Amino acid sequence: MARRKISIIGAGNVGAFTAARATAEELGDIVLVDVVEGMPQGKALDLAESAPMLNFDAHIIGSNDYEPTADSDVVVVTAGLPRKPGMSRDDLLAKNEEIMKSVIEQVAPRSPNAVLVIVSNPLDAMCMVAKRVSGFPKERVVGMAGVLDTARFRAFISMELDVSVEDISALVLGGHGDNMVPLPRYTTVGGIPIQMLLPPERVAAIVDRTRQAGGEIVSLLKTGSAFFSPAAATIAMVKAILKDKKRILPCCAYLDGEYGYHDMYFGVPVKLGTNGVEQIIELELNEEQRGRLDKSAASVKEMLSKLTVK
Ligand code: TXD
Repeated sequence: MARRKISIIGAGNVGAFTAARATAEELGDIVLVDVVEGMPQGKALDLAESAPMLNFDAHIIGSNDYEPTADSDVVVVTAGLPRKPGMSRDDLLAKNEEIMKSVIEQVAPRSPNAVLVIVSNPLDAMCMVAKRVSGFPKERVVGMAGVLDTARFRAFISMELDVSVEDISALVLGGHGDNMVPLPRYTTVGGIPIQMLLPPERVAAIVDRTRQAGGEIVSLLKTGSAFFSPAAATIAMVKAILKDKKRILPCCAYLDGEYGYHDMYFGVPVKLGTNGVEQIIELELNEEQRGRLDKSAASVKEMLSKLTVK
């Protein structure tokens, strides 16, 4: 069977690490695209030169145009600008909307059957732009946020209890912002509910830290945001799609009535396989969880109302 093709648009921190993980796991051939001249080419060549030590085989192309992306199986979009001093969230939204629109206009006609995995922030809004501009079915435009937020939740529980991350299963729902909704009720350690292992105040502290985990890294790095764990989260999704693993992962998916929400992207548990989002799993929520989710949905809706791509 021919190798699968993964294009990564935006060869910055997350894009480059995603490429490195994809090759290390031999998921397929890689095309790296960025607007900065020479940068994607340089990173592609550097990555190709790591192959003899890591023993992977893949064609890796770096490019400033989209021709080499044709017929990709998966396209990961990390292109975007970070927030600069003096820039409001709305300014950032407008700028990244413009970038996402131009990227998708180039990507979609060349890879009409691809699954688009969106990473750029503000995530929930960028997924909507990608769906509207591509015209792809909702199943084939999905965003990465919940896998990362859940991983952070799991990492903190593992640090607290000094147990293997492997045995921790958790769930975080909602938009990719400070209003995200970690669900301790659906969080277990080796099958044991977290509430049986930790007192409520420790669980609450871990939930809080999870909500602010992105900001915690930004304030340490000062010049950028997290990239190791976002790249790992992106790879978990790309692998589930390319290998048709049908994993149950929290992803940013288009809701068409599920959870009572319409025409919006939101973090929910989905079944991820070859066809993208193959199923959205609806959970029973108690009143408190529902209230939190509604609050998160309201902030996503507000952002969506500011998009110019309708
Ligand atoms: O959970 C999540 N979804 C996230 C999202 C976790 C981590 C990072 N998250 C967001 O992903 C972050 O807020 C950014 O919006 C993206 C990418 O983060 P990264 O850390 O990789 O940012 P970089 O290093 O600045 O890389 C962005 C690249 C950079 O090389 C630019 O030159 C490029 O995007 N860029 C473009 N590429 C192609 N086409 C266009 N138009 C373009 N504009 C900028």
